[in-house]
Amino acid sequence: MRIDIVTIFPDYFGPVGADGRVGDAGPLGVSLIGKAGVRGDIDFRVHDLRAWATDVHHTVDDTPFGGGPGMVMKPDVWGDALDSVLAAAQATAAPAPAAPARLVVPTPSGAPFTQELAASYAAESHLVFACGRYEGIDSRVVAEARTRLPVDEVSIGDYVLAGGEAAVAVIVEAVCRLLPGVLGNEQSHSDDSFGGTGGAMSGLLEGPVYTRPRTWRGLEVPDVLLSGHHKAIARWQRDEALRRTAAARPDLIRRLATRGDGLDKRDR
Ligand code: 6GU
Repeated sequence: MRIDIVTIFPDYFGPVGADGRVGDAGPLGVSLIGKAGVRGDIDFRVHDLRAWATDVHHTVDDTPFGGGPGMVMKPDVWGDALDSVLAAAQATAAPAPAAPARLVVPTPSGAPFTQELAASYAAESHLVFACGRYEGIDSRVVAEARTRLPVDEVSIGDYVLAGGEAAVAVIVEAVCRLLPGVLGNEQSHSDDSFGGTGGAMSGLLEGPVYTRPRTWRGLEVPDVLLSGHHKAIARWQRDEALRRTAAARPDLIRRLATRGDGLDKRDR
């Protein structure tokens, strides 16, 4: 998979070489994602938006039409940056026909980024992230991009970040751990909170987990987990997941209740 990130803060993602490749530090260089990069499963490229600015001050923003606070990122700079990044990826992929890229624009005004969307991104061969700052990117950039490639405007939650960079780090981590071989233990996905797709935990938050020692500061590991009774353990884990989900996310329980296969008799 190829992942291009365009930002005015390339350093946010770690040390970036002249070719846009990231070094072995920062959110793309460490842990599972870093190893996937080293193995070549993911080809990360980070680009400084200011490289496409055309004036001596490398201006990327301007005052908003209609007035209001803050600054808006310029469409001409973004248009040239995206053209160039998309063309470079096509050239790298030759002679094989490069699969079309999917453009992801993180914004608090976007649709919610979900585990389902993460899974669909994990099936793509090329993602391009456009990090906005200030009051956002001139709306014509997304409108024009939509005429050429699939574009998603996504939000990672109901709060406002100063820019898209932290959201990209979040999205890339959620996507990369789903790539074959990145997590190692494929079973881990179906037991994740939200349950991946299908499986006993589908749509639920993950329940509590325990390891040795059996007694710690007077607290015991629940007996059922030591029973060796696999059906009883699975039932207990589902009950705990239901309890935790009902407490923290009643909206998820309502969604399961209206889904044909969501809740069974023993869940009530
Ligand atoms: Cl994706 N971007 C920004 N700037 N703020 C956010 C967000 C994204 N998601 C929630 N808040």
